[in-house]
Amino acid sequence: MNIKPFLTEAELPFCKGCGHSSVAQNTEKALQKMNLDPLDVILVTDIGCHGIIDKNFLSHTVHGLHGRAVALAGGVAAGVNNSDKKIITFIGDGGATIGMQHLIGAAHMGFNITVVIHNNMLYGMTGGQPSEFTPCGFKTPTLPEGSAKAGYDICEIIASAGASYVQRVAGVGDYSDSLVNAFSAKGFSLVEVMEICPSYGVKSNPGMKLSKVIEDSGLAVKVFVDGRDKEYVTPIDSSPKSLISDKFNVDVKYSHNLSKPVSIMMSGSAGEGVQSAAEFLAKAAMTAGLHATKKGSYPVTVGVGFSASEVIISPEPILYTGSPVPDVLIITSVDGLNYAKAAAARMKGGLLLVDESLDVPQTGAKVVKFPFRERVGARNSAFYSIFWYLNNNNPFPIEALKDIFMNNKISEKVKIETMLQF
Ligand SMILES: Cc1ncc(C[n+]2csc(CCOP(=O)(O)OP(=O)(O)O)c2C)c(N)n1
Ligand code: SF4
Repeated sequence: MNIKPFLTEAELPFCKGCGHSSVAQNTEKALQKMNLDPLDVILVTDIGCHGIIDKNFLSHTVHGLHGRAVALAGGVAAGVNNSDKKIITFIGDGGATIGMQHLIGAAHMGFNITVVIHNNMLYGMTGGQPSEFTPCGFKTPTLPEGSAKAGYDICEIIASAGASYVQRVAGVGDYSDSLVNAFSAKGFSLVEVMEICPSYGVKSNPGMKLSKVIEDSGLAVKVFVDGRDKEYVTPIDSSPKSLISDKFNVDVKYSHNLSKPVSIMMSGSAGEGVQSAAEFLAKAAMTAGLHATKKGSYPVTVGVGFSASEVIISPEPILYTGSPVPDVLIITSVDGLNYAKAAAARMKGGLLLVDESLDVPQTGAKVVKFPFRERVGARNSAFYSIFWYLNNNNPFPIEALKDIFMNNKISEKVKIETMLQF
């Protein structure tokens, strides 16, 4: 059996003795016992100390807003709609407090996810404020007199909401079998892992033992529900639509010249066609048999400021869509220059294509200046830059891009010949 690692070799990011480390290690062990592949696991983390583990996981990871990780994971589960994929949510007692309705709703719906609550009885990352899970009498740095009321018994709440599997464990030693049971359950499962935060919980309650807190709080360490098997199944449209556009059928007509992925970052101004040009580039690459991803970045004020896009084109499937250091950086405006300066500085090689009107930022890339704006105007400069890039670098035939351009209504306003003057 080929047991795969789920954690990188990097040191875990928590304070010494933090129970969050043991959750990560037990999770890895449980997934290995199930002989799963990291690419079949999607870990959705919440805000808080526990959430910074995602960079150590070799599975897919998504980092949510505080309290919203369960809602996010429910959406992932409904979209993936495949019970062979494990969707695991890590959340703190703080996040579970903030997102309580999401937890109850997800259990009620029976979303195919496992929620692992890291209950250290306080908000760890922000210095130890009490949560609704803080037990009666438990002190925190901001509540030195101790909580006057009992914390929620989340296991009771979630069991009554309709979960398939619910268990509370003390977060010490090996509890990977409990996680295996939860990960194997059909529908919604939850494991509440009881911990004490060494940095704030122990400091505020000197000498307090985890077992004593659990005992005093009256919280039962047990399996609350097992084997209900209520599973949300997403209704399937018999003719599922492409995520890109139902009007875009990828018809591979061209061949390509790439042996490895190339990441192309385009950085310009809102209203100057950057997002559309990047999309054209990605689509054209697909018609040349390449895999492609495209990400857009722009301020919430979508009509002003910078507009940037990262396109990856690759002969292999693209498993990670980030590209902090682009291979090719195309800058077509002052806004784009300001936004992309940091990326340019990170480049130790590759190509920086910059409009002639702009200063050249500090970079280790080969710099080429070209008068995109002057030749075709600001609005078309991004389109022109990708034609220029394909013409001069030939990752795949420029004809592929011409096809995409001609099939778009932009070709009614902008003559393709203007894009082909090099
Ligand atoms: C909606 C929202 N409220 C508050 C915060 C600030 N905040 C960041 S981390 C954190 C505490 C997290 O505590 P918990 O969820 O228990 O996780 P832990 O740090 O203990 O692992 C808070 C309050 C935030 N990021 N978002
Ligand atoms: S502050 Fe507490 S919860 Fe956060 S990493 Fe340190 S010990 Fe863990």
